[in-house]
Amino acid sequence: MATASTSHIDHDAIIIGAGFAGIYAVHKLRDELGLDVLAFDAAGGVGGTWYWNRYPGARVDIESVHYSYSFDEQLQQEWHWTEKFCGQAEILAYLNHVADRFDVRRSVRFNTRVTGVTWDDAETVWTVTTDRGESYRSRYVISGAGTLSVPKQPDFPGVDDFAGEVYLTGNWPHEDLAFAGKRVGVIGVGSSGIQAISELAKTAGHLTVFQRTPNYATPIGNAPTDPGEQARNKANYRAIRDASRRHFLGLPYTEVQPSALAVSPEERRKVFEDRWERGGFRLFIDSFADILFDKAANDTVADYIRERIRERVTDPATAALLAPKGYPYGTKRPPLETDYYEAYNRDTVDLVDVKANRIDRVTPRGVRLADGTEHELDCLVLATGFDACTGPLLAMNITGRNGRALAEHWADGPQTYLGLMAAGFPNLFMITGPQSPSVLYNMPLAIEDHIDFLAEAIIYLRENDLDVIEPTVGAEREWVAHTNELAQATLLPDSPTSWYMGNNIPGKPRRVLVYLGGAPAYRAKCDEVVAGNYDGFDLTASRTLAAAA
Ligand code: N01
Repeated sequence: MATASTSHIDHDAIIIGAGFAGIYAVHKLRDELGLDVLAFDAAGGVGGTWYWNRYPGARVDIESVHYSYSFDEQLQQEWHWTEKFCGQAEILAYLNHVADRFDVRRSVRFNTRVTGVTWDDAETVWTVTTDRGESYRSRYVISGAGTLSVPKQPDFPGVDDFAGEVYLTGNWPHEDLAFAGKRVGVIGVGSSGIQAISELAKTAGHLTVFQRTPNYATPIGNAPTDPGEQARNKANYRAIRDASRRHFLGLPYTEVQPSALAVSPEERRKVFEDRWERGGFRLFIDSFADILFDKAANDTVADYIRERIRERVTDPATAALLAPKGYPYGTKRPPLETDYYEAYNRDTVDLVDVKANRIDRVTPRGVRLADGTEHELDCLVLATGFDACTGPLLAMNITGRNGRALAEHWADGPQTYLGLMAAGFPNLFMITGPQSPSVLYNMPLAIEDHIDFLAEAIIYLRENDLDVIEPTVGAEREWVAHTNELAQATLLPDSPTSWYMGNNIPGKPRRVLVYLGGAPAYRAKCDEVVAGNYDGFDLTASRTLAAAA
């Protein structure tokens, strides 16, 4: 497609990223809307998160049958997942398959990082610059840069001084690494650390885990794909996807009960045991609806998890250290595990409490703690997390109307409308952006919903001889207040460090980064906005389009 005047633009839309979001955005906008699109990715191939996070044990924690694209019936029928929760390599193979199938790569410049995104008020275009020194002008910019793609910078000194090997879970080398016989240290026990520790414990000569805050990890319940179940799923895929989109977290679970406090202790335990055995996020999201809202309800499940941890760890002192306390279950993103707690029963694995005795620095020989103890290591794995949700957007140096930087607009935390756009940043769409359900909604579905929404908006603009969409200041203000109110009604603000609240990064404003009303309420709001002819948005025509009219 050509816009009314193409003399001053290079592409209708520039897409940033070639992960789940970028791949679908290229297909949707190029193949369905007929736009001229160009995508960039800093990686050497497609995959996004699944390209970078190749650490041992990296695995999805939403069932693969659900954590996959729903937009093409044939695609979902033809792809075969070998396990219930597939490993990184298989998800990356899937994304490469999708990229091949829809011929996505011809629209992507790989090994190219976006370094600047600048709005030109007079011309009503974005200029996107890259680390190759090139710049491109486009009417629309779509960020598929991800939510957990900018690793946190270590907040202890000396990493560069370490004489051994340093690995970051979020940017893991592509070649096979051998840990056999080596002294390996892992800092961090979030989802990445827990998955990596479970695997590294099997081969490392000695593994030292540096734990600051123990986590409520629960069994993932992985297993090879059951052919009968797969056939049933494929026969009912449409209904499954519909049910997923009606569920808070985007999963077709239906067994949640209203309150953990409304049943007897025996009944409650039966539910917890059932969900624990069945694995995945069932304990978190399909047991009792008040777990994330009521401290007393939360205590019941937190006690249950602590009890199960103690059963699995032989040494009582280690078990006590691994048992989370002082913050509610689910207020840090719950990790899912396989044999994580059993790893600590090996003679070759030590747990070090770096809350009581914090990390002072990394030295050439290893990790030194505040009391002077030094743990000597050959390899150091940093599983220290990400500058979540806002980090990937801020890293691109986005400047909107009147030369105002996104960093300035968001100095006190993200300001968005629907977690998709920001006032003063016209035609810039942030797929699964801050204050959208994003990580609290099955990501492939969250991504599809956002891309379908923005594609529909572009069609609407086109049909009405318009080409600029931007949220009003009032709509943005209300959305920010709404997302903050929703968070206040939960236990999330009670967590001492959680990337959900931005407080895992020193100096980052403590603000909720996800929409906590659940996917169905969010989808209903988006439908309402569309039905109201993009209620809360200003829709206008660029000068070129107006002149051509
Ligand atoms: O990061 P995290 P992650 N000294 O922030 C510790 C997704 N994901 O990469 O809690 C000592 O959760 C920090 O300690 P504390 C998923 O959404 C999904 O593991 O701040 N420790 C914490 O233990 C997940 O939530 C999968 O006290 C320090 C850890 O590092 C998100 O990515 C797999 C420290 C960081 O944990 C992020 O997970 C993996 C310091 N100075 C990830 N600084 C799936 O299964 C930080 N830490 C799909």
